Amino acid sequence: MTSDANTTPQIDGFHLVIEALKLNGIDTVYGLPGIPITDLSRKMQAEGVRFVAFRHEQSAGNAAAAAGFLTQKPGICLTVSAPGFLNGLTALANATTNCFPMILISGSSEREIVDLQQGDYEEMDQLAIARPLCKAAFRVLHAADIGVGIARSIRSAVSGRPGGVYLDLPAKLFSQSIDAAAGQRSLIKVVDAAPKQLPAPEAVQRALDLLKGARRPLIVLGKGAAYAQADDAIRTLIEKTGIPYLPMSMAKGLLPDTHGQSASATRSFVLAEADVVLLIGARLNWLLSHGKGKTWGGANASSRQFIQIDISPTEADSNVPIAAPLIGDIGSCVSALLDGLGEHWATAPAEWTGAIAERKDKNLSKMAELLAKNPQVMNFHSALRVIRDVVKANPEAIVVNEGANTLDFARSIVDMYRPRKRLDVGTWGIMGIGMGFAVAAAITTGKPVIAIEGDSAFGFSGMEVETLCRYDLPVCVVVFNNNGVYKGTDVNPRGDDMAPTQFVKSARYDKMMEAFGGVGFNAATPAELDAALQAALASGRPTLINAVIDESAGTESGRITSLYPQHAAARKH
Ligand code: ADP
Ligand code: TZD
Repeated sequence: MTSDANTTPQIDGFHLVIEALKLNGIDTVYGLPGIPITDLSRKMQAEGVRFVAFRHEQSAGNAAAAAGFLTQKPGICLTVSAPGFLNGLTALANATTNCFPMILISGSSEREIVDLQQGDYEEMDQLAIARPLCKAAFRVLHAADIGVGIARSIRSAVSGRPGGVYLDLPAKLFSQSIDAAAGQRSLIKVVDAAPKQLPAPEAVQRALDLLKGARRPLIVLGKGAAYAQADDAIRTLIEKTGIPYLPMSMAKGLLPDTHGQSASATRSFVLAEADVVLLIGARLNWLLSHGKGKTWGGANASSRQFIQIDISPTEADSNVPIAAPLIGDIGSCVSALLDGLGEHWATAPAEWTGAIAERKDKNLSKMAELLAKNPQVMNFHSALRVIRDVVKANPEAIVVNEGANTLDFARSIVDMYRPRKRLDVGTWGIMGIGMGFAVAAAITTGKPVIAIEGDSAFGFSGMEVETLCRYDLPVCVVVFNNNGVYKGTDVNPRGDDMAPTQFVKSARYDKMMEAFGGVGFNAATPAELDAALQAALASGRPTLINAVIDESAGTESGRITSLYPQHAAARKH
């Protein structure tokens, strides 16, 4: 705010943006400075908003997305124009795909020059490019509209199905000044940004009727259920009905993975056999084989009935018919179901739960045998056994996970015990979220983070180890180093270049962390990995463990090899 003897107090665009964010409880911004937002980032710091600066905008955007998922407040990513904006855009699109609330705010060039394509510095029509990739996109041209622009962005990000919002702030806006009192009045504190949405009573009754008649009921928990923070109600529903449940990867820990009713260890059996499936915040997309086909029992599939709890009314029937859509927020819908269960609800038939328990025991003991092996060179199982035990002893730790084999094996081996403790590649199976998610997890929760990273996956955001060191975050990165994408044994049939999936052999990723003052370990055995993890958790220092994994251990694309076009699927590995 500025004033002198001759003028009334003024407030400029910079400060209106900052005040509007603060008024709405936003105290942290993830970004990367440059024209025209360097001063905005400085002034944010000066006004007490934490500015977490990254080495690449994609990581800043991923951090904002993870912060949104963990806190239900939109995570904010701030970038420069054209290239910075585009670097952040992947994260914005990914957040939207995953239903995470975030706002990408980018500075932009002069409208007059951009629209006539006269060649401004970093010229680009950012609003038009962002619009199809996010939930909503806005531009503010007048300082007096900053309050409205930010209020609309917040509401769009968190209400209904959460998602990404783009907010375009042209450079000229920041230096516009308006009367300070009018400026303050123009700011909006958003009331009830994500209003509850109560399900209709008849929709609740329809769902209860269907559930009551089920002989082999199943509940599927998706990341929407984790996001909703209705943990107690969900747990009560599962325990009161006795219905077995399957958590999708980011819903792991909503109930402890060791819970008696978890059917994770016998996933294919329950998906194929269940007659009524209650989906809670999970879409029937590719991750659930679109609700049909072999995974869902082939011929059986057509007789199965679905109840779907979702906040988006258009989600139902997107792949298969939904017999009982229950539209509303998960907290309200689950509470309504609980109210409707009454005193004498019969729990899931023992024949069904018994069959599940039997298969589960068998599969768990097979897995235990596999995990107990100590091969000469560490493989995914022997390394993940160590991480599984460390997470069990430190259930407050947040696990970030990306890669192919590293992802698939970690998801099934590392049990989670508390809600919203697992962040991963999500709906797209995207690589590159690792360090951004890890930074946001550490900053928003103050808890230790263990990032379980394939060596390829880590490379997408690896430079952010400097960010981890700069902010001295309690993040332990474990790089599963098998010398390549999926594995390190591919060969080039011709010529001297390495195969496209190969990396430099025996690389020492731990040295990257040491370069910036963090702690590095090289771990070639489970005992070394355990010691390094214990040290990392005890110190709370940024740490990178280079876990040496058998380079022949992985399979191509982990568990989704079947998605390859025919030629590749037929290849021998
Ligand atoms: P997963 O990948 O874990 O199966 P998805 O991302 O496919 O989960 O599904 C999440 C679903 O949750 C989305 O359809 C989204 O609309 C829904 N959702 C998100 N938040 C809420 C909420 N608070 N209440 C109801 N539904 C929600
Ligand atoms: N680029 C992006 C942005 N996302 C992707 N998912 C891919 C490329 C393709 N891809 C995967 O789906 S997994 C993966 C890539 C490149 C890396 C697998 O290798 P890794 O893990 O070293 O990270 P494993 O454990 O060795 O399989």
